[in-house]
Amino acid sequence: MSSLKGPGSNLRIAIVHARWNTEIISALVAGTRKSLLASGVKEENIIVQDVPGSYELPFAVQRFLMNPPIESSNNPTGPISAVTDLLSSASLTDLTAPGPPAFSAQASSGSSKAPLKTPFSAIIAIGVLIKGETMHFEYIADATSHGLMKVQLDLGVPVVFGLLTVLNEEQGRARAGMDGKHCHGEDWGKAAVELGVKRQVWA
Ligand code: DLZ
Repeated sequence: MSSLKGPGSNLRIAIVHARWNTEIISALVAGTRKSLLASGVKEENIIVQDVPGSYELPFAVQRFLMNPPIESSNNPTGPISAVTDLLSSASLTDLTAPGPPAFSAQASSGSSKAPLKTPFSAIIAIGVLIKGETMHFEYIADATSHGLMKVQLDLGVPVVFGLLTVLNEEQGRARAGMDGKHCHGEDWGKAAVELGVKRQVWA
């Protein structure tokens, strides 16, 4: 657990990641967590969930924000006391400690809908798409990018774009910092904290 104080100390950040290209994904998630902790986000306020592939990321992010797997969504001041274990996955952090207050996210486009209450300051979607010999890559990359942008604008919660679209595994490994290079996950963690803080001001 990090004891660092930093701009992220009152934020709760979700990471939703695909399972395809697992080794690269693991390095990216580790880099993301490292930078969140370095920015002061508390270990217990980093919630991680996995989905099969990148194509599932927009839906998972949308569900996570609209129907958070923690009880505080309707009780901004109360303690976090329960976790709904999606798919019996062990990757959800046990949220027993009191967390930051839930944020009020206003739906976009001047909608008269009630603001969405979400306990997340920002969410990071991580996937690795490696180009193959068919058009699959292009379709998934296009749909996922547009889906993630739509979710963040519709719900008013920052969605950090952690989707690597690479030509081969080697490029993916390099961008995940696996060959001693810079891990892009670290940038995503920083972006989530910056946007999470700015969103409190822009709310
Ligand atoms: C089908 C597919 C292919 C070919 N490649 C990848 C990939 O490189 N990275 C990734 O995250 N997911 C891939 N998928 C799976 C799709 O994202 C999705 O999970 C399935 O089409 C089921 O909807």
